[in-house]
Amino acid sequence: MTARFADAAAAVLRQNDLGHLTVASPRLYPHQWSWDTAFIAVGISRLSVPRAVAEMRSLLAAQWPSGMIPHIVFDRPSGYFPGPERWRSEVALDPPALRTSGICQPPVHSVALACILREGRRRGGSDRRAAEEFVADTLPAWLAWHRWLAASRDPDGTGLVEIHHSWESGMDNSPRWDLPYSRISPGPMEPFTRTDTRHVGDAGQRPTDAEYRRYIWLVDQMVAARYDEESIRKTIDFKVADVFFSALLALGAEIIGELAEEFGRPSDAAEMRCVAARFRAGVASTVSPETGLARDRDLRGDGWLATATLCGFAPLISGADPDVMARQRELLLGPDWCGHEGLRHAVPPSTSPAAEQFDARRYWRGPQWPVMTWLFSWAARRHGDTELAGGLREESLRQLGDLTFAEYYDPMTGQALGSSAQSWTAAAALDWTAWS
Ligand code: 9WN
Repeated sequence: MTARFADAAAAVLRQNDLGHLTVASPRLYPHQWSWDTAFIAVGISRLSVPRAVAEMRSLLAAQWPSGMIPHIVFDRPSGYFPGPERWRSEVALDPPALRTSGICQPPVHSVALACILREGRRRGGSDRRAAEEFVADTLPAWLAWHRWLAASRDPDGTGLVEIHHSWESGMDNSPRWDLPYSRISPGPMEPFTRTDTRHVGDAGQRPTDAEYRRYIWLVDQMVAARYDEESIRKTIDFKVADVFFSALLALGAEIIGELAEEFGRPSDAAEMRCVAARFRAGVASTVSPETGLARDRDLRGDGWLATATLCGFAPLISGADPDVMARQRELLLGPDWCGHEGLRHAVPPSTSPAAEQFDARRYWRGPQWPVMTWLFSWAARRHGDTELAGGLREESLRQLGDLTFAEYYDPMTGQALGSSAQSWTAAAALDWTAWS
C-alpha cells in the first residue's frame, strides 16, 4: 500500500485521540469502548508504542473491583445515549473510579498486548522497555479480567460465556439475537431519546426503535439488580451463551497464559491454559454437524441459535481440530460467504448473503466490518494459515481504498456505511500496512 494510505489511517487515529484515550469515532461514539480500545491500540503501536500502552492503561483504569472491564468509559459529557445517567454504575460502585457502563465486551485485549510487545521488541530500546514493563505491570489486572469472565459468566463450567445484553457481544442487532429478543416485551420504562440516528444519515443503517427499546429495558433491569451478577442471571430477560465471545475468551486466555509463562508466573500460566482449553472445547461443542458452523445457545428458551452469521466461524478464532478448521476455511471462502457471486470484495459479511435475514446495509445484519476481517486474518496468521490471512488482508485493503475508514461497508455495492473515521477501521488498516 502507498504511504498516502498509511498516513490517512494514522490521521484518523490522531484526530480521534483525546491525549490519553482514543474515541471510537468522532461523533457517533465519542467515548472509549472496551474492545475498540484493543484494536485501536494495535494500530497505534505502529505509530508509537508508549501511546499504545497509555491507551490500554486508560481502559484498565476503569476496571471494576470484580475484574470486569466495562464496555464504555465515559470520559466527558456528550450527547451519546445511553450515557452514564442511564447506566448508573454508582448503584454497584460507590464511588465509581470513573463513569462507565455496567456490561462488558469480548476480551480481545490480549491480542493488543501481544501486538504491542511484538512491536516494542521489533523497535528495541525504550519501546522495548515500555512494552515489557507494561505487560509485567498489568498482567495481574488482565488475569483478573479473564478469571472474572471464566467464573462469573460460566459458573457451571460449560466452556461457553453467558451474556446478558447483545451489546456485550459487540454485534448488537445481529440476527443471532432475533429469537431471544422476540420474546422480550419491555414493561413501563422511563422515556428516552435515541441520539445515534442523528449521526448516521440513513436510519436504515442502524438498529430499529423496537430493538432500542429492548436494549434500554435490559439496561434498566441490570440497574435494578444493582449489577449483581447472581441477581442478573436470575432476572434478566436476555440470557444467551455467545459462541464468538467464548472463542475470543479461549484465544485471550491462551495468549495471557503465554505471557504469564514468559513473565515468570507459571501457575497463572497453567490456569489460563486450562481456561483456554475449556472454552475451545465449548466452542467446538456448538458446531453443527450439518452446516459446519458454530452456534449460540438461547439459555432462556434452551435451544440453538443457528442463523448463518459471522459467529459461525468461531473455531477459526479459538482454534480447533484440523478437520474442523479445514471445513470452516472452505465454508468461509465458499459461495455463501466470501465467495458469494454478488460481493464487491471477498471478505466475510456479518451475515451470510444466502441467509433470509441478510440485510446489506443494516449494521450487523449483513455489512462487512473491516475490523472483523482484521481479526480473522490475525487469527489465521496465528494459527499458521498465512494464505487465508494474506488473502483477507489484500481484499480488505482494496475495500478500504476509498479512505473513509468507515465503520462498515455494503457487501454488494462496496458503499461506506455507518460512521466514517471509525478508529478501529483505521487501526486495522494501519496494522495491515505494516505486515511483512
Ligand atoms: C453500543 C463502538 C461500538 C462497538 C460495537 C458496535 C457499536 C454501540 C452502539 O459501537 O455499539 O455498544 O452505540 O451502537 O456494535 O461493537 O464496540 O464502536
